[in-house]
Amino acid sequence: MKPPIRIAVTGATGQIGYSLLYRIAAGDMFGHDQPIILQLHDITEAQSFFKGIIMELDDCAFPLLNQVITTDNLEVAFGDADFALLVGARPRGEKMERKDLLAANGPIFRQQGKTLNSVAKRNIKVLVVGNPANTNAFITLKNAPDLDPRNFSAMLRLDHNRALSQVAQKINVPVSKINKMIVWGNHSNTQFPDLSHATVENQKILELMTQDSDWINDTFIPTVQNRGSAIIAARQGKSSAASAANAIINHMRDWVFGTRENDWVSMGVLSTGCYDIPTGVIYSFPVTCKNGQYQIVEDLKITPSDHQRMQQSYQELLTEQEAIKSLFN
Ligand code: NAX
Repeated sequence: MKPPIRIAVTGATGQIGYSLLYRIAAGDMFGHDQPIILQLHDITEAQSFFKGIIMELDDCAFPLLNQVITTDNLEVAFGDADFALLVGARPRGEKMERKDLLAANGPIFRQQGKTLNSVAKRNIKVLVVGNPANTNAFITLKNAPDLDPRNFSAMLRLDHNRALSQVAQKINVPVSKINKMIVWGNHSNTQFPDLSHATVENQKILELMTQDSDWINDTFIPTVQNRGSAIIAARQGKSSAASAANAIINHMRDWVFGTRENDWVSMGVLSTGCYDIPTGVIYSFPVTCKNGQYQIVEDLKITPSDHQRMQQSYQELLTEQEAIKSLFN
């Protein structure tokens, strides 16, 4: 048996946590031969919710689950962690604007970055899910200067999966047959779900959809951009949880074990200057992963109108960063 790995999860008593922990413990994220230790964090006020979660983890009798630690202390949660899933965040209250959410969450991620920097394994991989995910990931990374910035990412995989499903249903093929989808930019409604490079069995999807440009612009793109709100309305106030947990599993699995042959996925990663997105933001790009490393897919042809959409999301990220720049040091 392999030695156990330590997986830290923040906001672990929240609704995504309830869909996520059991799947990690079952082996869905790191394989059915990988023992794990869960290091679960939540705020002090939420500690009592751990009781039932632990009882249910016990009752699943997961063979891979070596130990579960619950804590409100970040040093305990991140101590020697191999992976950190930063899910916990202040929820967006009524009448709260995005900038208010940033102001509320910025200090949380600043503290988490500093603690990761001091106690986590030097090669830890960090996924930020809590919103606004891209900017929170940037704050975390900036506050962990001793860790490799390439080991920080933000979750755009739910948006990527949403885009895959919308197209698969439209052209009536299984999702597994669609490759090379992209969601560019910020995890917000400025994101750009881009079908122009996607293929189905090696044929460009756009060639199959020459009559469907209205559907792409008027249905596909806004449906993916606004899916989070549509889910909240359909679930009568509750946001995506099972699909978010599934996307976390997909994101980490691909990052660690590699993407499919002839395919890529969307990940929020530190920009490098490619595609006219200057370095210094966490932006979603198409990436391939191999041996635990991601590589941005470069040199794709971008039309002027697509370039404009990509810049719009970049500008939004700059505005977000401007609002919280004091948290970067
Ligand atoms: P919940 O409100 O159910 O849970 C949030 C958890 O975070 C709670 O347990 C709360 O106690 C904890 N928390 C609050 N302040 C904290 C702090 N200072 N440190 C650590 N934990 C803290 O939200 P849930 O539905 O689980 O969503 C979690 C986050 O994921 C939210 O920010 C949400 O907006 C974000 N999402 C991001 C997605 C993405 O694609 N990037 C999609 C799903 C989700 O909406």
